[in-house]
Amino acid sequence: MGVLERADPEVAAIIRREEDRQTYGLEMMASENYVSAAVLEAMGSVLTNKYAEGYPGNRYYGGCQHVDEIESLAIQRAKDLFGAEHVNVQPHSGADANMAAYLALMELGDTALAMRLDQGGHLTHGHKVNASSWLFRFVHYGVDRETERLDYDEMLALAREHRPKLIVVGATAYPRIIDFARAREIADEVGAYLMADIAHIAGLVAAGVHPSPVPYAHVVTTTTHKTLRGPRSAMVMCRQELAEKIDRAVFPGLQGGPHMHIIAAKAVCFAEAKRPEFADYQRRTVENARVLAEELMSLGWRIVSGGTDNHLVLVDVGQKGISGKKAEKVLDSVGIYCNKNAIPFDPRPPAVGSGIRLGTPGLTSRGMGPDEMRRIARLIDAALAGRDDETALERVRGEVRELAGAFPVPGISERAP
Ligand code: DSN
Repeated sequence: MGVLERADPEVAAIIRREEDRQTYGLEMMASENYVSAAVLEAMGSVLTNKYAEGYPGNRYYGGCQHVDEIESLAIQRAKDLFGAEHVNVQPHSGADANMAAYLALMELGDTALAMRLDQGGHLTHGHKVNASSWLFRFVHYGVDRETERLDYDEMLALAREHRPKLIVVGATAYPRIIDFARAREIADEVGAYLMADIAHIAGLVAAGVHPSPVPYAHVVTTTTHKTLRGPRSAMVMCRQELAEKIDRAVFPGLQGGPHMHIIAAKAVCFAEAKRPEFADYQRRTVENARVLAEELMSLGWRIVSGGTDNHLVLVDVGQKGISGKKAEKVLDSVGIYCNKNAIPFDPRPPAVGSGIRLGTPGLTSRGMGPDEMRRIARLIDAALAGRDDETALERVRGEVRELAGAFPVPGISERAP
């Protein structure tokens, strides 16, 4: 960062402090990860200078020959990676990708069926504070109270009752495999489109560690920065017959100029995700989550649904009389970063919550394995047990710093000094 340090030491210093936080803390946000130095470099490239409204070969601006090459390459790599018929790599974020899919598949006021936010869904899946619910009528399914697993019978019953135009599957806080084939059967029975939002599990899907929705869903949306380990952005995949509708919904429907530097970084990430070591990384991510859940359970913590099949673990801290909000704050104070989360049928309001959501993608990117997961489970346990004891917290803080500092952060560690 030599140039930035000289040009704007104030901004450079803040970035350095964030690098330190990422280096000496344990990043356990299930939706975060560390990109490679190559992805970072593409994001910081001169492609940010270029306007390119339109699509490759059909732009509203001149001088697009090279950004056309980049976007075409990103599209081809995404198609190869996921086996998709058509891909739009322009959505700036998961929220934009989802809104584009809704606009392409529904008329204003149409009904959609999606997972409840407080049981694992997402704001953009029709929560009342989000524009998706202002433009479309969303009805919500959830999980079974006993098993805390997706209730496909409820999904079917609601689909029969409300005859939605679209069924959305996908979650931000659901630790189990999603049965896309079953969801497609339900969609077919009521003549609905099926959309899968795989933002959280895209990397697992790309690696074959979670079943792919591509053979079943009419449209698949995803962010690119979570388990997929690409730049902060998104994309939409769809069947060829929906390609034009999706493309028109993204641009000019929803967005203006595409972010070509980010599209270049997506192309880099898709190539990285094709490598055998990426599949190995995803397997280790899931294994780490399993070990973390088991160790926490052995320490007496209740894990929602009794375990995990993917990269995240939802811990019911409420059962030990701690709110999710308090747990997040205590862990933050010792350098373990995660987020408070509602658990299914949560007695506490969403802004407080009874759970914390822990993820292993970032730690696994740093090379941590089962031994570290067991150690981290014990550190989490010690921090929460000693939440009102500054000496105990200081001890955990020191151990977190030492453990984290021993594992280089991709993207930071490779950078030239
Ligand atoms: N904010 C993301 C997450 O943490 O899951 C979803 O958009």
